Amino acid sequence: PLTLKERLAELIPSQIDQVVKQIRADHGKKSFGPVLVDQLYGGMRGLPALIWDGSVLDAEEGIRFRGKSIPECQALLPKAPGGSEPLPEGLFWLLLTGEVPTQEQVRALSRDWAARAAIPEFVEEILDRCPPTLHPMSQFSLAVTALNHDSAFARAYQEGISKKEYWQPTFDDAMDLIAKLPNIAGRIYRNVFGDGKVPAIDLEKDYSHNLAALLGFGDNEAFVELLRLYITIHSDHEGGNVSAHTGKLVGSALSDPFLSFGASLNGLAGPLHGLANQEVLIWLRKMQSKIGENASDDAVKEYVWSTLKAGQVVPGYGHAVLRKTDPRYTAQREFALKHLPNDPLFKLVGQVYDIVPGILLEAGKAKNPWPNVDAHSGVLLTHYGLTEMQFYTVLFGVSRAFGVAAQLIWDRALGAPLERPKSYSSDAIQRMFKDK
Ligand code: AMX
Repeated sequence: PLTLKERLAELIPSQIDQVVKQIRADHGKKSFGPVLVDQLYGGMRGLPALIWDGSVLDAEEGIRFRGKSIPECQALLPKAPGGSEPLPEGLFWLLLTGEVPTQEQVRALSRDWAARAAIPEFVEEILDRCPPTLHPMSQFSLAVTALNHDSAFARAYQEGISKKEYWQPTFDDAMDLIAKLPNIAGRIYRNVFGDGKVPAIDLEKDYSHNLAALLGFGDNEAFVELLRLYITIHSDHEGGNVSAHTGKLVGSALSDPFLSFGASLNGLAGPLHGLANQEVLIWLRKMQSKIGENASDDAVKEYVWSTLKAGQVVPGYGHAVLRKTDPRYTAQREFALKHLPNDPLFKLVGQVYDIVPGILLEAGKAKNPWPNVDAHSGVLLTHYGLTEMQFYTVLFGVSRAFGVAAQLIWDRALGAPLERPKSYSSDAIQRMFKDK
């Protein structure tokens, strides 16, 4: 069977000639509609601005990866022997090619990533020197940025590689990037929360198993299954979110995949984006300490209102694009119903789900009162003993590499140009519309 790189090499020419050139010839001068001044001040919400092939987000239905919903991916993508969650290896193949790989192709990808997993000694040293008080996301970003030392793309560019070949070293870097993340994440976790000793990668195991083992949970098959699901659903959420768009933007300057994804991670570390998963658990724990376990609905309601009245957001609720319950939330809820139905914190998450949307609607500001992905992930990790909330966004980052890396490869294959949208000052806008 073909390797992923061989299959891509087959797909790229037809994507350029039959798809992109055709779309531009047929529709290149067509408009999506007007751009409103409000959109410039409003975080560019709804502004069509990017090509992103791996996934598209529907406001009502949520994410589809290459046209496939999360339940469809769970049904179609290859599983580990004895497992029932999709292997992220298969999801990466799907993101890149639009095709569902065979079990054998997924096995080959697991082996390839395991073989590439080692990180340079100097990167280990950088991590070992970080004070444990430095947030795990800052450590993560430092290490990923430093991997640029061995970038195949940066080297090939210096040596004068032709534009047509850009995608090839980008692919090699993307594979290295994904492969090395478990060792980086494992080292950060063990340095900050453990004894600093990181076990070796098992060349025969799949990616999620190895990640779990590096974190110290390799013997817990349910946790490994959770990671397979977690990485799959957190991988990609179309192109406009902060981490995805940042990676694409930085990559458009022909910064290599390590520099590009390092930038993504800095965006993911913000509390309105990936850090929300940490914030949710902190918020739930604070609520428990204030109103006790098994609190009444009224006590929970009062706590939610007190959050809003203090001028804070309810973490894990709302979304810039989605307008319904996030299917990534639902997938995690189903996992919890199967594996940990009686967990007290899971019950609280369910109680919050029954209460918060009504309050956000009543408060009348949030356009979407429903939970997003981050409302549920922390409770699952905590259940299995991964209780260190400051680490949660690192796992989100490992997953997000899959989506960003896939698009970086396609951007270089399609010759995507430097991104450079137009900006205006308020003064310029006032002058522009003075008499209109
Ligand atoms: N709690 C309280 N207020 C909220 C809210 C929430 N969960 N979600 C939105 N609002 C408020 C906004 O702060 C804004 O208030 P303002 O007018 O005073 O500034 C108003 O409702 C309108 O906001 P919006 O158009 O509905 O949302 P947005 O597109 O500007 O922002 C998001 C989206 C996710 C940042 C916002 O819903 C939020 O802050 N949620 C909580 C943090 C969170 O869960 N983030 C994770 C998102 C998923 C992810 O990226 N991982």
